[in-house]
Amino acid sequence: MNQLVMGGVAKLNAPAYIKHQKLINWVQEVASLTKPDRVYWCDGSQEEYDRLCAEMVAAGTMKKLNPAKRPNSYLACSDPSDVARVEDRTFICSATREQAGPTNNWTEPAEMRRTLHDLFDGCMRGRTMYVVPFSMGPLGSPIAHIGVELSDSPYVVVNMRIMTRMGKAVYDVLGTDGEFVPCVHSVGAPLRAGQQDVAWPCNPTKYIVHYPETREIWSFGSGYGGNALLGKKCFALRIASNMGYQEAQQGGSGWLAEHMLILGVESPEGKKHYVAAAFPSACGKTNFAMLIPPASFGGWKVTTIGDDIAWIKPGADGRLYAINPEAGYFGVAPGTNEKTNFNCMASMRENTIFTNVALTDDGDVWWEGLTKQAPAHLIDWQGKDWTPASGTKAAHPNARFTVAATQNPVIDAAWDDPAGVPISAFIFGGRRSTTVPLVTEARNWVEGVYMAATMGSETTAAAAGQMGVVRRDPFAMLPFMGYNMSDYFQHWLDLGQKIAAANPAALPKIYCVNWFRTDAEGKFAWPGFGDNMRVLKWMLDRIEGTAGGSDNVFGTTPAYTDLHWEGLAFTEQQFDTITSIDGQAWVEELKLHTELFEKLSYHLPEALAANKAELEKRLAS
Ligand code: SAT
Ligand code: MN
Repeated sequence: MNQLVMGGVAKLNAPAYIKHQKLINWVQEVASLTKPDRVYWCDGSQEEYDRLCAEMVAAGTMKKLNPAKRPNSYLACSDPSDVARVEDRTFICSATREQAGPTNNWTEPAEMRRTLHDLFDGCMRGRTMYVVPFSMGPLGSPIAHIGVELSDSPYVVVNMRIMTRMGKAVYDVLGTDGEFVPCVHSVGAPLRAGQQDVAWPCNPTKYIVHYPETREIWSFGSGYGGNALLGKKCFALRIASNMGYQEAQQGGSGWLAEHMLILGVESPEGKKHYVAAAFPSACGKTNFAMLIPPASFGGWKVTTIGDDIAWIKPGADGRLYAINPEAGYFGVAPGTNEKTNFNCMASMRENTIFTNVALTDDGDVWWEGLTKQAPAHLIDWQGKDWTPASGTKAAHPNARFTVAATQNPVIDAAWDDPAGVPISAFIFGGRRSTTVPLVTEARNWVEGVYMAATMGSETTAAAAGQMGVVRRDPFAMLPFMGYNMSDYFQHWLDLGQKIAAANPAALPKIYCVNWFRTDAEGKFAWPGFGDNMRVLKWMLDRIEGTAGGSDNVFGTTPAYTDLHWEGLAFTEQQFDTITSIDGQAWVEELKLHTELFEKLSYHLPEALAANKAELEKRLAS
């Protein structure tokens, strides 16, 4: 039994297999501050997962779904005030404000430490503090890194077990003095003696704090998604992007932590490429990563390495190699169905945790878009009776499923390869109802970095706040950037230069895409989903040097005849509506680029300003 009731500051009873004294001391320190009733050291076993789930069912945090319909699966419903990432409460507390840059919230680290010290003092009273060891990436991979999360939420523990390589094998990799990123998480809801707990404890005061210098994460007040599963956005993007940059600053080649899916695509002839694609949250990354090519693409195969995050390092041959640091998918449920993402639906037939979807009368789940017709009666995500006449959404728009990557029927054979996979192309895509055409290829690295840097997107339900307004979202990293955005642009430019200097052919191509243009009726003009294969094939043919394209002001674009249309009734005129370039709209768009560059003027790379000037000249002529 590796669990102990703490009377004030008690001994921790760390399991004998943990040989890392610094780690044990840190757990002791955090326990002394947060004052939990118990400390529990997670081993990552199935038995532990099942037991924690059963405890949460007993406590009312989760419901067990009907095992005949959805074996070994659960539904958790959060507090209505705790349903998405809180970007305005997310802080990068680097030594100076400039290091965090104008796109991040910043507070002087010592001041933030004082604030958090007061909040965390006694915040776990009456609760268990779980010690969660995890590896981001295959255990022991040279691209992987380790974290340990201390959390008072059992919901976090079971989600972390799916989303990361979590368990006691991590301590073998750590040994006596291995490096790990310390992550402290509390829902911020201490219990008085005898006080009845609620189903989803949280606190209206929220802080998601990163200290890049010491590589620490402290999260308070939320139990939801990226606010609480600290391996994901906090570590794998904000802290890791910083680590990759620092490595270059210290004379290394540097590496990248990106908000990108990674997929493999193989032609009928057996030629295989891997591409990494960045889209903002809730723009269909999971769908793209699991795409099923249309029937007319007989013999083509798409396989998944990852659906959300990529860690990318230069390999010995000069190419860029990517791993998926995660081990599971925390995907958006609404809109997912057998048509939009068959493989995803297959992934979640069992062993799945659903959050904030609706419950059917036969103990299964439902969400908007799952079936054309909604069931006659449901229990909605807030636990209320629901019928199609209710006029409300049965599932929250940011409702999620958590599922192990290994359940994906099209998981790539190399998904767990410690060496990673070589990247042939980067794709950047925003959600834009106007202006941005279906696909454009950058003519060179700088033009590609410019496209990524100036990307805009209409906001989605993944973050708290207003939906549907266009905001600049460079590299789809705006909410996930761990240091100064301009320094990040420079880091990309430098890395490209280093790769090209050694071997120009090793440099991935860069594409900008937009699946979301709408027609005169406001409907999506492009079918998307499996038909995105048509765009993907054009890119691969370009890489192989076999596809046509013509230069325009922004880059190279395909003509109607450059795409494969078999099996889809899509006219040249329709193609025009999603590829046409409205000069006036682009003049307006460029004003927004100017605005962005003014905001990012500190350290903004000269090469990007020059690229913009060229673009303006071409637009004017
Ligand atoms: O809640 S998360 O940040 O994990 C999901 C997302 O925004 O993509
Ligand atoms: Mn994401």
